[in-house]
Amino acid sequence: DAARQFAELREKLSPQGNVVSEAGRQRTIELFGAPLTPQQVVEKICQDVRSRGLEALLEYTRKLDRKELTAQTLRVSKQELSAAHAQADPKFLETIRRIRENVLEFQQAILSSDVVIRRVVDNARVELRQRYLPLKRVGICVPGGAAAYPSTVLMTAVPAQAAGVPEIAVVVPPTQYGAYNSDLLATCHELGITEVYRIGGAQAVAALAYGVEGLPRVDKIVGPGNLFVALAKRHVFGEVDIDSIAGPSEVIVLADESANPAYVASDLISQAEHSPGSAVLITWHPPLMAAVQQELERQLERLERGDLARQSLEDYGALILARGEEEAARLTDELATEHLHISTKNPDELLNKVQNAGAIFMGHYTPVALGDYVAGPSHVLPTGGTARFANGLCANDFLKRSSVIRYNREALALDADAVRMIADKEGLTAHRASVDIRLQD
Ligand code: HSO
Ligand code: ZN
Repeated sequence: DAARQFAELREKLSPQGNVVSEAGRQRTIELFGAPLTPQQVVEKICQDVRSRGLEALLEYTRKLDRKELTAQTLRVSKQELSAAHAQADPKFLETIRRIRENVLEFQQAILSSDVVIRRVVDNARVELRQRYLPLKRVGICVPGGAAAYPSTVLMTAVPAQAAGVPEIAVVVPPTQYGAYNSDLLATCHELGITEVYRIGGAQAVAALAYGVEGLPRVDKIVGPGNLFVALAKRHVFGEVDIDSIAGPSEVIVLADESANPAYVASDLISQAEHSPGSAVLITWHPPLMAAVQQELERQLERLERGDLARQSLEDYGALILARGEEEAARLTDELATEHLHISTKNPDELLNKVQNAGAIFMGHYTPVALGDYVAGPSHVLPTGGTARFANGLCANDFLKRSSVIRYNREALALDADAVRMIADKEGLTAHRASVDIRLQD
């Protein structure tokens, strides 16, 4: 029964952005004159953009985003980007530069570099290399429905730049929170991004994947988005790479008696205000739970997005009383949350007991908002329980690798029998011959 309750909680905590959520997949939408599942809608859009290109892209933008664009206005012009930058608050730009430094510092530090090993036996020499190179062209999805997200530009484009990606194309829906948001455009300009397109949803993902007139196809598509973006990314995967599929924000706060209820409540609300966002408190200290509940009420009343956050907390929130630290850690692992905030006296102790979480925030002075905005690791993180196997976005996701193998004749002679043995077993005589021919004389 506990297992069933837990499965229900899991489902409840996977709101509509999560493509594994049964509820999200079953819901039908009246579009193109018939009730279709989101999956069917996305397939139709992708096929259309693939076969009819720009024309279909503009058509869907008109139909779904209610925006009349042309081949000329699809892309934000150089003048618009530099004008947004020129008009931006200098303090805002200074902050963007400061965050950029933080993100670059961390992402460059974790960047994989080539590995070489050598096997030397007398004159036999084998050299094996793993070579990393940046992807040439990536597409970044920036959401623009519920709020403006210049931070998402930083948390996706800067890791790509740290990896050395030369071409970055940003797609952002044609809304006030999106492609018409001057802070967002100023951020792009500050980062040296010149390709910004006013498109969103499945049609934007399809355009990035297949390419349309004026928007060459990319090698990889990253970044968050709504259900349609998520399903479209999954649809095009294989022809183009994608990062993991990120749904709505989530946080679990693990708190003991040392936690300040006001701090804890503020952390829960800050992810809930994403709307939808899911927020869960797990504690083994009953008085804290009561105090957090009171604090939630107090803070929700005063916040600008309090009503949105309240709705998210009702739909996707939970306050869980665990029997102790061990059980709390187990529940946390099962939920495999995007953000985990360990608000305890000794956060390292719990850190060692939890394996599944996209980003982990340690102690009373590390609110999740630090990770969302300034610390350095990307805020594009696995959601919907996928932290069981998926990772947050980082510079290494913009690298590809090749293995580089080099033998001399003596080394070939040493490994020849192994090749012959396996080639004979597989019946692939040409494989054997390619070795024999080199060792004849
Ligand atoms: N918490 C969001 C990221 C974000 N927060 C953007 C504020 N802006 C997903 O991890
Ligand atoms: Zn956030």
